[in-house]
Amino acid sequence: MQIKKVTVRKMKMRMKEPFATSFGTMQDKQFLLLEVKDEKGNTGWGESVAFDAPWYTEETVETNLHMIRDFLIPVLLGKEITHPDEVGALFSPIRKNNMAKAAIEGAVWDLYAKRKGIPLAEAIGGNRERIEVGISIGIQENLARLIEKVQGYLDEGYKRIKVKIKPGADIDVIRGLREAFPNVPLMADANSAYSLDNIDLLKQLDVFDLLMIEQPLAYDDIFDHAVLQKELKTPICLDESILSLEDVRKAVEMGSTKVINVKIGRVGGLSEAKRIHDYCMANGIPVWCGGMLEAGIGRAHNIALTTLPNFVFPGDTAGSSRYWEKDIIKPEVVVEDGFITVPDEPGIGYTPDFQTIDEFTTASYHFE
Ligand code: OSB
Ligand code: MG
Repeated sequence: MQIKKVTVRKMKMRMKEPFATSFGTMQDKQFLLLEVKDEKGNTGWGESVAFDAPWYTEETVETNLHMIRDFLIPVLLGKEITHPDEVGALFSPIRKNNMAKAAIEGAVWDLYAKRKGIPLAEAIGGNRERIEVGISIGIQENLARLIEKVQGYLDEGYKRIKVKIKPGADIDVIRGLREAFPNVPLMADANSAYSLDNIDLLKQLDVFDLLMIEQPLAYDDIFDHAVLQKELKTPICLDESILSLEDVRKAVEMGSTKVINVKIGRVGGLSEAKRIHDYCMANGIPVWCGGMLEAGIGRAHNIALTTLPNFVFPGDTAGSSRYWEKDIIKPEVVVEDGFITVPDEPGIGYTPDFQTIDEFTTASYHFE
């Protein structure tokens, strides 16, 4: 197949409520939506998960647009491709910019699966009919509010609760939650808010029987996490530090992590995400699918990825209604009893809703 045309839409969608992490608070979600077209007029869709500010990783909506327009599309347009795995190879001379790469590669994966007439999940080798989901809850004003939120999501059926922590809102928050919910699968995500100076504080988390603590130390660290893991009973799960299979291999060999949060955008695409999955499975490291507050297209890709067998923990892939008044796909992603039913239509299995997409588009660019 050949990519003959790419449409890039700049989107802005307001989330139902602000999402607060140790690095900042987001409510207006800006992102890029990509549509690729082949020589026969088939289309595939991808979503860039870069935010509008470089607080999580260094990529932003604008840097992604620059990379996609000036480097990635020129490499891809008109090239003969037989399998989406080849896209990563075409992009490999371009350093990092993983979220930009993943957005295009994801669109090519959707297109590839549609051309074959099979669901994206099947195209990557997944075979679950439904996936288990958890929820990630931002930092709240106070413990009472957080407990109320957690109760609400448990009532909706979510199977694992993740809460954000930061210095000054950590041990007391987790203690309070554990007292309120003694048996709930619970974990904490620090988004790189601590350093080895905080070892004594982090060790206090060990009594709360957390599934894991996500990315306690620096966003680009692997070494200090190994030092910390030796002191902690709670398993460490790396998020920000993992940009590739090579990063995973080093982190696992060094003992820096016992679980991996896989985000397609952060690792540069579905092909690399699958390689990470396969390596972790072979090495006894469970993985789960992280989230980036995606709209429907990105969410659909996450659902397909989660059908692989070593996705052991429920992911952050909540339903559309957790974030959006109206999502950009039909049907929307629905969570029932803590499960999402994996669509069996070809490709991502959800249809882009052009009316809603147009409503949230702030600019669009065409390349052919
Ligand atoms: O660290 O996983 C994270 C949201 C924005 C940036 C980073 C993270 C998150 C989440 C929410 O935890 C995931 C989601 O619900 O999509
Ligand atoms: Mg995280």
